Amino acid sequence: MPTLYYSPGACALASHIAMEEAGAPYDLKKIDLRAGEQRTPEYLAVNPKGSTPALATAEGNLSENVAILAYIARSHPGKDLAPEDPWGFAQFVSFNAYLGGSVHPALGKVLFSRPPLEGQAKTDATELALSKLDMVETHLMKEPWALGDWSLSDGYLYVFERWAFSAGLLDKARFPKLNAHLKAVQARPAVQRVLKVEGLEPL
Ligand SMILES: N[C@@H](CCC(=O)N[C@@H](CS)C(=O)NCC(=O)O)C(=O)O
Repeated sequence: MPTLYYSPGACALASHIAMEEAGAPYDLKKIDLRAGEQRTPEYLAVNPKGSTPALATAEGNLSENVAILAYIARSHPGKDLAPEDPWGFAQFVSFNAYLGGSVHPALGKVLFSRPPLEGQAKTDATELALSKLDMVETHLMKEPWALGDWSLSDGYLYVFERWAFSAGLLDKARFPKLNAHLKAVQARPAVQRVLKVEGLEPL
């Protein structure tokens, strides 16, 4: 059975939602980032990057949400977790790569910089993060789901909608699609189960 290593509310939430949506059994191991558990020798043996998520499988240990989502989708054909045709699957990877490569670092810098950003540095970082969300809202996002039909991209996008919403950055007038999407994702039973396990409230 695969084991997902996660940290509550962190980007591993995307992989957690993916495992729950796939509906196959899995184990969960919580890594407390604040306590530094990502840097213990035991965890570094699973993921030498010292970050979550990681998925331990019979084939080996996998890191990076983009790869984990692709692996989960391809491991559960017929579950509608991602498009199965080559072009559709490439769109899925493309959307996820933008989240992982552009939205995550930009938003993460605003929210999690230590020491916290201040003054002009904070303003600049916030503008950059908002411009990444603008790209999703205006150009990348289809409706009602990120790719049109539901896919694991939706759980991944939900992570950053949660972060932006919690920081007061998800203005309803500027991001109507992202606001509606956040509510739609957290109405899904699998997502509600994951939020409960991670101790998170729906927003
Ligand atoms: N690109 C990686 C990023 C993983 C990542 O940075 N995870 C953060 C939590 S959102 C983490 O574990 N950080 C470790 C730390 O704070 O020391 C992915 O998408 O899986």
